[in-house]
Amino acid sequence: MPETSEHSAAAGHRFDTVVIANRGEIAVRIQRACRELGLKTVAICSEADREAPYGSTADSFLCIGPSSAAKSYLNQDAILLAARLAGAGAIHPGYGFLSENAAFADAVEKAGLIFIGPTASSIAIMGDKISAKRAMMAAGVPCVPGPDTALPDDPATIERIALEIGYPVIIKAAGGGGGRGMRVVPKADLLHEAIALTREEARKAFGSPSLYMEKFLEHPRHIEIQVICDDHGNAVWLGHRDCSMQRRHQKVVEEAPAAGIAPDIIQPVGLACVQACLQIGYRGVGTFEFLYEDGAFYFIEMNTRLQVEHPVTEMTSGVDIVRAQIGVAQGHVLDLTQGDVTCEGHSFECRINAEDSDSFLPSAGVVTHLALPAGPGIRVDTHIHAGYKVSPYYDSLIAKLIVHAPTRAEAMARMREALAGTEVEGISTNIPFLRALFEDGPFAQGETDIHYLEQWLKLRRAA
Ligand code: MV4
Repeated sequence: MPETSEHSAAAGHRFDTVVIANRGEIAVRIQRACRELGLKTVAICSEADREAPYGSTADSFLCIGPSSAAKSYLNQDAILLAARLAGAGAIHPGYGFLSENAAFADAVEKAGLIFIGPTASSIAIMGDKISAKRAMMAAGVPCVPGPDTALPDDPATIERIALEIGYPVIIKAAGGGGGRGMRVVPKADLLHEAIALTREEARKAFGSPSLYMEKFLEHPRHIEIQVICDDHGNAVWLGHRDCSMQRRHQKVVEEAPAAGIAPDIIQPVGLACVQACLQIGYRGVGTFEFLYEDGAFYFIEMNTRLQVEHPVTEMTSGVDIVRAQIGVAQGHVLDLTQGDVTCEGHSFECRINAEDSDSFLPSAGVVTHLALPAGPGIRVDTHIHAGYKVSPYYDSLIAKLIVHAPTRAEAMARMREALAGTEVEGISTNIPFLRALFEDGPFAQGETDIHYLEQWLKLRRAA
């Protein structure tokens, strides 16, 4: 009997078992989504995570290597072997680890499995920040002023580019991103030295000396747009988030929508993101990162993964982003259109980290007591429980506290209440710091930029 496309070509898209190639709260989040979709789950762990609670709720649980992430969560062969042993048809990479590794996405597909994420080629295009910028400019997405090509070697040409952009400029590595491999140049006499230093750092850190130059924006906000796309030419954007509240490129509080952005300002930007996705044949979830300054948006990078802060968009849009992400990976037509997307109310997320509230140094140990808040408009994404041992090997994120309420002011009040009802003992956490931040006046007014938190901390330390 001839196979229909449903059963042959699309057969490659179908799977009934998913390896969750991650740990912590996101492993829990993905496992729940899989179960709701009737999919079997394979949890993997390193030796440090053998006691992880999501191990016992998965259909299988495999220890794939030692505690060091390089030998476990980043070990591509071990993860592919786990998938084969468990008879899985797909791998969900979560965030971090292998989630934006084009070679891994390619290896997964070559092993006959589905990578729950974009194609290896999309990941590679966005991983190179110059090719990402070129793709976005070609699609009509507004970008930071500066060429979408690598800096040449000729000093005179470089000087001309900087003068054309206008000082201050910023030198960025094509292989960088997320704050790595960049240097601000305030004036012309510092240009060549800055380029030489950044080039050497880029060569060492990313294996590529390729650099580009942009206008340096001095007081922007960090606003991002969430998209989801299927393999059938459908793409939608799910509104925007403000992630300006960060310290050393680590986000601390995120919110949706970004405060004070008029719909007619953001609408064309969202549509341009959707257009860009269609133009590059993007499939999966993705985030367009923008700097927003003086009423204008400037694209900087695209993240090709599910992000830590996806819940604030889930709360406002009502879309289960992880469920939709798995659906499009199965080859399904996106079950929502742009007209279906209506964002309501306001959502905040606090990242609760196992770290000292003042020094920000990581804190490992056993959680001796845990109380989590609950009630209308409160959500907690976590993998920890009383008795849980926080290991020193990984990221310090132990829980995400998420609230939703009709207005921004009500959502802030709800977060204050939720933080008051959160108790973690046995280890240090940043909860005291988060409580203080939610009492801050300018933050309550929505008057913050990417530098606000670090300035606030400096003032608090001086006081
Ligand atoms: C910039 C910028 C100002 N002007 N680019 C840092 C992370 C990386 N995604 C890009 N980053 C920046 N790029 C231009 N042309 C300022 C930053 C920046 C930043 C951006 C977003 C969130 C926090 C930040 C903290 C410091 C610098």
